[in-house]
Amino acid sequence: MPESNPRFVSRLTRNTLALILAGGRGARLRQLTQWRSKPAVPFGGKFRIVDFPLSNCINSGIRRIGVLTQYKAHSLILHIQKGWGFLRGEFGEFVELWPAQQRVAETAWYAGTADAVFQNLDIIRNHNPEYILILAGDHIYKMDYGAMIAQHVETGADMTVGCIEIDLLRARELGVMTVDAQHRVMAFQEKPAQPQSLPNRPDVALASMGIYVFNRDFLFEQLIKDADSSHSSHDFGKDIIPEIINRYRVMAYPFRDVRSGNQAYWRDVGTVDAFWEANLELIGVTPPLNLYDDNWPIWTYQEQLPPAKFVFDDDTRRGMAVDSMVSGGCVISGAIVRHSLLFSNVRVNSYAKVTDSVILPNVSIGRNCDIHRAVIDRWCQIPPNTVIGRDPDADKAAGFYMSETGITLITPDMLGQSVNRL
Ligand code: ADQ
Ligand code: ADP
Repeated sequence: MPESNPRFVSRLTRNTLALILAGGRGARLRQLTQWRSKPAVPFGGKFRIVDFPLSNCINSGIRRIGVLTQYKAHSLILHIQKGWGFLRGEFGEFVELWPAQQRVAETAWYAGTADAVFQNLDIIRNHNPEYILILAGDHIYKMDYGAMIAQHVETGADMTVGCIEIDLLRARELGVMTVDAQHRVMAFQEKPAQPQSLPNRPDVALASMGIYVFNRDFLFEQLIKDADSSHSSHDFGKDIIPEIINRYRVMAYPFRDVRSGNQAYWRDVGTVDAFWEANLELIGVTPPLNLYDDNWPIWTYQEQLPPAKFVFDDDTRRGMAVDSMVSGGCVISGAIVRHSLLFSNVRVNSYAKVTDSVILPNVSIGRNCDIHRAVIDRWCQIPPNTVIGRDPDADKAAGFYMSETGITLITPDMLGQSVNRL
């Protein structure tokens, strides 16, 4: 088995170029993606979403990476420039930013995901990889891509699609496939109204993770053909996969936990609710995603920050965080934080209470605030005495966004504040 033969797998990963599609807005994250693309959204106390596919590449031995950007790319570009420059060019390693730059036609930005790759064919050609791994920049998971590329090569596939089992209801938002006993993809529908369930499992469908391995020449042929097609929207899920499955060998790679063989952790934190939940899940005693795993470190850009500090007031017995994660640079002074995740540089001032909340970096929470079930965006200055998450009508009247399950989202724009980057 190639999986047990690391020398074989490392030859494959060394000959792979990874392309991270990081241009999507992620509109369902509402105002969290008003000023940044979804891959740039902060996650897990000190990371950004894009750090997960990037770290997976590094940990899998793939060190040639292009990041394709389009929508509101400024904060993503800064993050990658500051945090991902540690690869060694002299060993042929790189993380390059490939912005939509009208290389092919002077009037065209990237249309669909296939077009984003097509417009960079000349750069890909110059790098001359044997395999191309196309990744969404939008998901939280830890995955060894080496095993997927090894299966791709072993099965003689033209293309391999990473897939997970998912609730039938959620499958409507994804690409859904059916496979034969050898995992060959027999049918594929992008976001079907009525997803096909797995045989004998009526509530579960097999969904695409939006990650693909291609043989180089096969990818080039398909993209050139697709670019000429006037009825195509130039998207891998909508156009390319359904077009090729009957004529070529397209295989599914089921993403499983290496140790247990069960379904592995994979989250599309595409909505405010999913974002809130996935962040708070990290706090649990045995979280489904372990960020403290030395075998699979998640790399990121991080500022040099002093340790988190807790200033305890004996009279009020406040000045603590319990059942929480608190990042560097935070100061919790005479306040209580419970079951919450605080990113870097958060200040929580006296008599304030923060519960069941996700607080992004550089936020300040004034005295006497009561913040409950909220997501607070970077740079917000919450004025003293503000109450959030106790009365939905009051939160809506204040101009805050309220999610389906009653999570309040607050951004600097909603507070009439501008972003203070200094
Ligand atoms: P969607 O999630 O709807 O479905 P899409 O919006 O095309 O896919 O985004 C895929 C990835 O490409 C994201 O990482 C996004 O940021 C990025 N992206 C989107 N448009 C881009 C552009 N023009 N330039 C650069 N990057 C861009 C896809 C598949 C489904 C699959 C799901 C899994 O089509 O079959 O089930 O991903 O989430
Ligand atoms: P991040 O928190 O993801 O690092 P920033 O808060 O730095 O992102 O904002 C991302 C980009 O959007 C920056 O270029 C920033 O200057 C810009 N930006 C953010 N909010 C506003 C706003 N209200 N008006 C104009 N530009 C904004």
